[in-house]
Amino acid sequence: MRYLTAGESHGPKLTGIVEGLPAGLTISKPEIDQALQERQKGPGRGGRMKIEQDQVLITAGVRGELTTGAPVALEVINRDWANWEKVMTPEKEVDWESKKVIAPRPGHADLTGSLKYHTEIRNVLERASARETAMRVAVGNIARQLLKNLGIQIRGHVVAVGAVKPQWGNTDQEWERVAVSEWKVGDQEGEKRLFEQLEEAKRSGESLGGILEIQVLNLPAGLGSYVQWDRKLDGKLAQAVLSVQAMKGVAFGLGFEAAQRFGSEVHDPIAYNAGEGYRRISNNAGGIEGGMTNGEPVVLQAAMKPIPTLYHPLQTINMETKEEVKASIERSDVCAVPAALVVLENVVAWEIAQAVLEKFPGDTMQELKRVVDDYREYLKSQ
Ligand code: EPS
Repeated sequence: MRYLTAGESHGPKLTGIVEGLPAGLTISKPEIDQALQERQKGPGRGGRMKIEQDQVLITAGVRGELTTGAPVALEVINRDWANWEKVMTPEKEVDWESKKVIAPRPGHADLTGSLKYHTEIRNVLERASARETAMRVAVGNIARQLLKNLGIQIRGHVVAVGAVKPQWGNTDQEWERVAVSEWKVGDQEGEKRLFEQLEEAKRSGESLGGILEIQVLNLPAGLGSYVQWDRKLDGKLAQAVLSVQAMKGVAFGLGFEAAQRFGSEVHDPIAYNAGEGYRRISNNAGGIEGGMTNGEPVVLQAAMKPIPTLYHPLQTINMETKEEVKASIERSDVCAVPAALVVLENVVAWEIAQAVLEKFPGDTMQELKRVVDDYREYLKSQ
């Protein structure tokens, strides 16, 4: 399975092409749209999200809600295009000047992208923008729907934003709160502190990052492989997570903390129940050993840096005069951590679905379901 996205933040639309989906997968457009709308939300979002009403348009590969096995083509319209047509048109008569950016923002792709492609910053930021994640949510959500058919569930919560870390014990009650929480946290008191911190950041022209956690439940052991470096599932998940705008770190299970403990305090003892097969007594590995799922939930955390556009900007250089100036201010979000959680859930779904389709033959959903069920039975009987 593979996919590509295209599209600029203020171009006419975002485009995605997905190839390799089994035939006969039911694709619910309302489910994709719901994920797209979730991605737009969150207390720290900026002005752009008031303009957009993201919805997917499926233009190929699906009939009567069912995939045909042909490539699936997707579009998400940029409503803001109406305000940018003269600046972003592919036609010859384009307005190069009015939205020209000459003061690159530290932390963004602006400066290096402009040097690398010998182009003005506008061209760089248009594609580097996290607007592109709308299409990745749409694509990933199809994978998520495929996984749901196989009983595999993905969920996520926000662990921390800036310096505030709400309480978390991974209880059912907390997960219920996450589902209705604007910050996607499980603790009401912590949520209050997040709102206070956001107001303070807004007042002082700051932006905020955070830590996000994704869990994948009901996975069979044996997705991914230890036999070759580029088949290790943790490596693939890490690449996918770090490819999301603003992600700076990824960790599985205990993550960096494992490095500070003795081996006996890290590794998960193995147990056996007749009729259920092998299991682990703990899950410090985060569900992956030797580049393979071990049957426990995959648990990963990602660190998101604060968004680079600052309303009290840092020093930079005017690329035309080479003078020291303040970085340019593009309309932006103060905090997009809850939105990024939606992106990560769907990006992780893609990688897991990919690993499922690498292990199991799947020209059709029927075939895929049968082989996955057989394999789950095999694991239980060992
Ligand atoms: C985004 C749309 C963008 C930004 C944001 C993410 O829209 P605009 O540039 O018109 O405001 O709000 O992107 C960034 C913060 C960034 O640095 O790239 C979106 O749809 O998520």
